[in-house]
Amino acid sequence: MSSFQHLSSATTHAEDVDRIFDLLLVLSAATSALVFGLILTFAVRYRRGSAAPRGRLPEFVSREFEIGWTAATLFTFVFLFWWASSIDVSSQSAPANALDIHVLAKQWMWKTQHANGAREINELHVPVGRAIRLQMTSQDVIHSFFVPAFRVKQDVLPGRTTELWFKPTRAGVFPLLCAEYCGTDHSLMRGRIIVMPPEAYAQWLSAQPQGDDLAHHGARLFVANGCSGCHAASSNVHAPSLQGLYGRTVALADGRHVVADDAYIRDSILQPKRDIAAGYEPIMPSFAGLLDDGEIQSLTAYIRSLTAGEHQ
Ligand code: HEC
Ligand SMILES: [Cu+2]
Repeated sequence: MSSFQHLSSATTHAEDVDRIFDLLLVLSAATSALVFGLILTFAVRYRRGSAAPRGRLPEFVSREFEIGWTAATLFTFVFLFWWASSIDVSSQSAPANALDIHVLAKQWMWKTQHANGAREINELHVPVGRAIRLQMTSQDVIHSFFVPAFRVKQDVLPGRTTELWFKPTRAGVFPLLCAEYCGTDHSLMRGRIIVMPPEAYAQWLSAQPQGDDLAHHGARLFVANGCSGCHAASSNVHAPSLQGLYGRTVALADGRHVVADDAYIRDSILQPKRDIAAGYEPIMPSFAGLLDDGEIQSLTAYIRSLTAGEHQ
């Protein structure tokens, strides 16, 4: 088994998926065995010229028997559906204490960045036993973040943020692949997820060149691109304060209410005419074509940090 070590389950989600996979395998094998067994038995028992009685059902096939096994089958399928969808639903939303890591995909590499600013290329170090949430976006075409041992796969799209979360259960090195054909070197777009014991991870992280963390980079962009000219408290322009915006429900001019998440902030910057905040004029210019996806990620991280009260 050791050569498949990197494929055997390595997250809580993978354990769930494997459990249901095993059950489906056993059920399918049992059903196939039953069907083929009966085919064989009947072929022998009712072969041409055999004396076996024909033309009436055996005693035990009563009305109750038929209702019973139809209900049992129905129950089994409803149970399987419920189980599979509950795993699917829980895989959609990360626990609140998850560790956020940013992923930027481009032809043909994975760039990752930790909360403290440490950056990696085609590698991602994470601690074991901690929920990890990836905030992912692409700089060019559609890619897909696929870690077989984690049983997770999520498309990474240009112009949008997609999320993925997992909780590693054991240390090791696991292959990361791009699972969406993305051009000439698609097959080389590979990486490694390195799952380490928490102390080793902390040590690794503190040994990395600090770099500029996303929020600080975003704070500089916020000034350099003139956002602060309108959004700063001291500005004469009537524009909403972004303090505490992240995660809040925003009332829009057309009466809708939306939660200010990554996607909303991205849209606000790239397509400001789409969702106008209630009580404001649609004067914010679009920054589409002026800011790349990495810069949008940084600005979003900055706006998010305003919630935590780290700046201003
Ligand atoms: C010309 C002034 C102006 C500039 C420059 C500007 N904004 Fe805005 N912004 C506004 C106004 C006015 C609104 C509210 C109306 C709307 O939703 O479009 C707004 C809305 C927003 C919102 C949604 C806020 C909410 O409460 O829903 C975000 C996020 C935002 N801006 C971020 C930015 C960022 C980031 C930049 C720089 C890249 C920027 N803005 C540059 C004027 C500006
Ligand atoms: Cu790719």
